[in-house]
Amino acid sequence: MKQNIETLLQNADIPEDLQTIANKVINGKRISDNEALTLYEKGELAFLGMLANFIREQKHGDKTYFNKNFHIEPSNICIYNCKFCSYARKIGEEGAWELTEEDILKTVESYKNKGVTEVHIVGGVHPKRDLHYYGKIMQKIKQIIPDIHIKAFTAVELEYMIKKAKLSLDEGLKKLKEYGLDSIPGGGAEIFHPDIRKEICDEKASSDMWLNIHETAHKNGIPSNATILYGHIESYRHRIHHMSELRKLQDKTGGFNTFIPLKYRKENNTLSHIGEVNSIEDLKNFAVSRIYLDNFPHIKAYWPGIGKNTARLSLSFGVDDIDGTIDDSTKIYSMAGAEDKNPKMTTQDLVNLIKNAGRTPVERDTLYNEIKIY
Ligand code: V47
Ligand code: SF4
Repeated sequence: MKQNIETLLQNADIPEDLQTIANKVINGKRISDNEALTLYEKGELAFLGMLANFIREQKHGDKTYFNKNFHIEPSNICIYNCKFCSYARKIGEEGAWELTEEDILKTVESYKNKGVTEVHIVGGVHPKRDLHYYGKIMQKIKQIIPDIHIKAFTAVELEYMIKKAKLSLDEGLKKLKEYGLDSIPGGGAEIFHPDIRKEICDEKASSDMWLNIHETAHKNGIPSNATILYGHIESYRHRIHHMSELRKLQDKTGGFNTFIPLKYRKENNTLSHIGEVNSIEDLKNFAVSRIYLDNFPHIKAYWPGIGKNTARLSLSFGVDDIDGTIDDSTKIYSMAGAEDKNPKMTTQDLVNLIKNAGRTPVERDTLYNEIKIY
């Protein structure tokens, strides 16, 4: 594979700076922030895809992961007002929902003996719900399905509920682990650069807080994911700064499983006027992420956010995971204008999508233990 790509590079008319970066990549060397910028600014899609795919195949061959999961969104009531968010409502506002504990547990009951391995719980930052409220719900979820993996609460939700319980981050995360929290999803990261964070979500947990929560979680044996929200007012430099913070933290802790680039979707939010980036930009961004984040085991294309077609194409641009069956249990993206209004895929749909891209479908659990190869 290395020889093939070297021959291709020699024969193609590729500028010297890109050749240098390609040589680094194929020899397993880390690229710098400036080199990432060169890739974003000068790298053609086919070139970026070739390098990202080289890394993806070195790490995972043709394997493409998915899982059987469902989401619970306890409430979309949120004290914050992020400009890109189409989902949050205030108490009493039209479109606001609050599930009761009974509603939540009834949903969990309905997944008993269905083969799901993960429940992903996230929502707005509700002013009245605290760590112990959610902790007790997690305990009850595990009484219903004891071996389910609970991936729950963005760092933004965690900051609020831990502060409300008057605990330190360390104490709060330890307590949540005792209650049944197994891992933390990647949301709330958005863009770490202060110039952009100030513009799009200045009220909620700061970038340092986000990083601190994930670091503290990793130290307590709670793995996590990381996201970036791209395609709005940020520049390539901001994306690289974001990934650089994540790469540094991953060097320190090794606690991240997967990086999930989330494309900004424009319907029903305050940033709508700026529009959306196109699929070429999506694929480019997946590829540069795969090349830059050499210490992240996985890159995920979250299909309800990006659509099934781009998710399939992304499998040739560094992505090795497309998340799960979902079962129409999340509203974040349908409310923001994503392609699938009722996101739901059967195992067979996921297997077909992956096979149509010429890859090998592998059902995984949240921590990437393989459950079944199709
Ligand atoms: O932090 C909100 C994003 C995130 C919009 O860890 C939007 O496996 C685009 O983090 N356009 C929450 N994005 C979702 C999330 C996630 C999703 C899937 C898997 C995992 C994982 C994590 O959704 C928020 C924000 O970045 N978001 N509004 C929007 N209009
Ligand atoms: Fe609240 Fe999250 Fe929406 Fe921000 S993105 S307003 S924190 S629900």
